[in-house]
Amino acid sequence: MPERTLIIIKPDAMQRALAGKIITRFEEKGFQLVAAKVMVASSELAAKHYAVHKDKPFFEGLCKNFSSSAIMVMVWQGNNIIELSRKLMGATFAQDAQPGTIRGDYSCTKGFNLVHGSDSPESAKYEISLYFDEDEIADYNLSNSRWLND
Ligand code: IDP
Ligand code: MG
Repeated sequence: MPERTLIIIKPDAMQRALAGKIITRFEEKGFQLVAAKVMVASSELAAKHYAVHKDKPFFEGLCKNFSSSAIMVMVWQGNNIIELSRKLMGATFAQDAQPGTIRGDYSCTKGFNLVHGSDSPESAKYEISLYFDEDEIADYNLSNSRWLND
């Protein structure tokens, strides 16, 4: 089975109407979207999502921003997607991210960096389970698609 990761279009990107551009980056790379929903995260969910940062000074502000308005939560799949999607997103502080990356092209701030992506197979598994049941993930196989063979 191809590798899966959790990608979130964060509140700043949703408010700036950048969802389409961000999704396009993942599609153009060759990854497949297998689950998606728009929601507002509760502060409890934000705290679970960012639990690894619970002792950091920015934790409270991070959870507050994350749960402040709509996000788009997605599962994407593809070869080596966890590492490659982190490269597509760029450095954590958008002001340091290289041009050509999502953060580098669309943000000049530190923490308002538009997207979240899981950073390891373990965090991908945990994060996907926070938002989706297994039966909400559409595990389609492109080689079976009729439009390819019509
Ligand atoms: P990542 O999103 O690139 O994986 P993490 O280190 O996991 O980066 O941090 C989670 C999120 O917390 C970042 O995306 C960013 O929004 C925010 N953040 C990280 N470090 C800082 C900081 O020093 N100040 C403010 N916000 C931060
Ligand atoms: Mg992280």
